[in-house]
Amino acid sequence: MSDRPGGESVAVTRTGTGADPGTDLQIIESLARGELRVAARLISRIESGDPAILPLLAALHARGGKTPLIGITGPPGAGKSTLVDQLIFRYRQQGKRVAVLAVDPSSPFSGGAILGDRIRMNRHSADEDVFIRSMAARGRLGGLAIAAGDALLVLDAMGWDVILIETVGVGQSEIDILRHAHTVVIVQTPAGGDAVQALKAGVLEVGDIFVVNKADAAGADRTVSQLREALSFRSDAQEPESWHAPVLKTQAVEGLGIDELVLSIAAQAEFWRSHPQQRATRRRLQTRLLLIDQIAETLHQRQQAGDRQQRFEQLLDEVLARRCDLHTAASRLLDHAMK
Ligand SMILES: Nc1nc2c(ncn2[C@@H]2O[C@H](COP(=O)(O)OP(=O)(O)O)[C@@H](O)[C@H]2O)c(=O)[nH]1
Ligand SMILES: [Mg+2]
Repeated sequence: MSDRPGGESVAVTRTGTGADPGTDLQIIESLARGELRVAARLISRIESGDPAILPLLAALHARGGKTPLIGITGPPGAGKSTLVDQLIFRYRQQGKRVAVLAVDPSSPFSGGAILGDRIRMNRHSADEDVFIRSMAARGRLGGLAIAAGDALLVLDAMGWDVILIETVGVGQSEIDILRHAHTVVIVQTPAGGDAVQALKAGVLEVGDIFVVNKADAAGADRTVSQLREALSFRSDAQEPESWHAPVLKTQAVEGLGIDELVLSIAAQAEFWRSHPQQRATRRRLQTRLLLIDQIAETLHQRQQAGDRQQRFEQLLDEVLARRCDLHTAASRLLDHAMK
């Protein structure tokens, strides 16, 4: 899905970016040829926040927006990685080439969860039509969703048939990362109590498909009906021309219910194709939120530079001493950062 106006092109630098050999154009060509090592190196540079990569990202953005992005989120241990593994398997059966970006906002290090993911998706490691990459917070807490978006630009340039984004449902960052997805799959497990109360605010509104995994556990049907009831109160539930999020049951380990999930994902993509206006509205809302995030991130990065950090601390002192209020301080800071 691209909101890019037709015919507009972004200049590609001929200077190359940083330590990478070749021009940006050569890098883009090697991505288009599917060179995994080039992609892996670029994503590492994105993770470390290398500013030299920005012109390349601009060029990728101008060309991007073609690959379906499917976001999968839910609490730790809900079975997201197991589901992703099953989805990879089905898509490979359909002859599709699949990339997976596993983003873990909960962990500042590439910790146990991601290691577990690697093991679970291991059976695809010899398949060169599958690419699995994980990203962890590593000190970029606020910027992880942005870094993930940049990594998705790299993957988008590689001509995968589908990109799956797995993200741990912890805190706000999960919803942020979902802003990149065309289809949002929310994974839950049979809840002991109120399944809907267990959902974080906003999650009910952003989900396109709900999955109750571990349907072998007690209470699965009750969780399904609680979710269905809650969805019937969603703001768009009564609109005849809107997508009505289904609630599915799966047993990821056994591969049960996966066909239905694959069909639902396809049906949702078909809905976007047949409802371009709704798609445009959704894309616009998502992109609006992404831009707002990016403004905060860019400002934050600028603040890190040299005397700006000091200026920030000085203003903070002023606010603490009540010589300056928050509105004025923010305005002064922004005016300064624009220069
Ligand atoms: N009983 C049962 N266990 C499952 C099912 N799906 C996944 N699991 C197990 O739940 C654990 C967490 O799965 P994982 O895919 O790593 O969850 P994630 O943290 O959401 O990615 C693993 O031990 C899986 O084998 C299921 O349908 N039923
Ligand atoms: Mg996982």
